[in-house]
Amino acid sequence: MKINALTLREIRMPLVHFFETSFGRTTERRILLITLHGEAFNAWGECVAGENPFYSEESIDTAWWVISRYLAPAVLGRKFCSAGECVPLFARVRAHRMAKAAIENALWDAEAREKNLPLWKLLGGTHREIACGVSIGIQESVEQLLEKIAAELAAGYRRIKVKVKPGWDVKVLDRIRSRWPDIALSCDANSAYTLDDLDHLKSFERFNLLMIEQPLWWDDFYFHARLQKQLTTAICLDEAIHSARDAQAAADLGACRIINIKVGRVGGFSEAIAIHDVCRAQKIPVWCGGMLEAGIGRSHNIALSTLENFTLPGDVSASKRYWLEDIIEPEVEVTPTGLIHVPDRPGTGFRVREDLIEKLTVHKETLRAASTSV
Ligand code: OSB
Ligand code: MG
Repeated sequence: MKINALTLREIRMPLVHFFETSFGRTTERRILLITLHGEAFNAWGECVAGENPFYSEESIDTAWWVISRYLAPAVLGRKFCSAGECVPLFARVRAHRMAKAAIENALWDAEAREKNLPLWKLLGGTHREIACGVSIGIQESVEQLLEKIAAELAAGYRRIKVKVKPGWDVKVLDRIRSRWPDIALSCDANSAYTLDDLDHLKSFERFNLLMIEQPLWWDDFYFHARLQKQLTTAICLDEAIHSARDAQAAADLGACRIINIKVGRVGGFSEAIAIHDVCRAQKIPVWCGGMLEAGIGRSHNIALSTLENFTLPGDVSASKRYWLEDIIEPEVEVTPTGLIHVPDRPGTGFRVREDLIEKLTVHKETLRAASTSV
């Protein structure tokens, strides 16, 4: 696979319903897509960086800069036998993992198609269907949240995760549990609490949650270990885990009992697989998180979720929960029993709708092999 050119583009996609977390509300996504142009292929990657550096330090604008200035020049004009070969080429650039993942993941898709294999097989996956949960944001009222949960349960989703923050937590969880005492329920704080909230967090125990996701600081797992010792509910780390080393350290410290793997957050499929393997050895179950992805990112999440230790329902759900029209065909659909059937076609198994993407594009830039130097 020789990369002759790379296109960066920004598309705008309004969400069907706003999504609110402890760090803010999103109504429209600005999504960075990249295309790798080869002799015989066009491969697509989606950068999951948000509009603002509020979930992590990256944003669409930092990703655009680091890809065009450093990462694209590292791959342009090169020939790859396997996608993982780009990892050492990017190592000189510290962090910027979502930017790196956009390119690496596109390369994996290209490799899979070149080998005429489904991406999930190339990644080493085994599951042929994946179990789906939903992540439901903070709403205008508890009644609205309860209505949403009722609709998602009726649609078949197997786990409900609600966003929490101080002032939108115990009262809300109490209302949910009174109505549904037995559903698989978890919450995600996106770092909204500190250890001063220990007693408050302990009061969540009575809701019998599957897990509490990233309750403390976004970059911490040391103090999460202290918290986990005080809780019987499992802590799940999201923001804090960037690498297999982080996963090993979190396991050694007892900072969590579950890990949410997001392929963008950790820098691409190679590191996601390495984290998966560490967690399997440590008997830490994992699940696949979401970042309000459009279809390309969503199709990559589906492939990743087929790995053996993805044993808990993830946040990968149907396209129509987010978009009026998704950028892939077919759109991602979930069965009435809350499963996604993993396609058996080569690559991601989904066709990228280039004409629709062109219409949604507000800005694009193509970098070519000959004209690059750094
Ligand atoms: O913490 O998992 C998170 C969305 C944006 C940023 C962070 C998170 C989320 C979600 C949504 O929870 C998951 C999804 O439905 O894509
Ligand atoms: Mg999270």
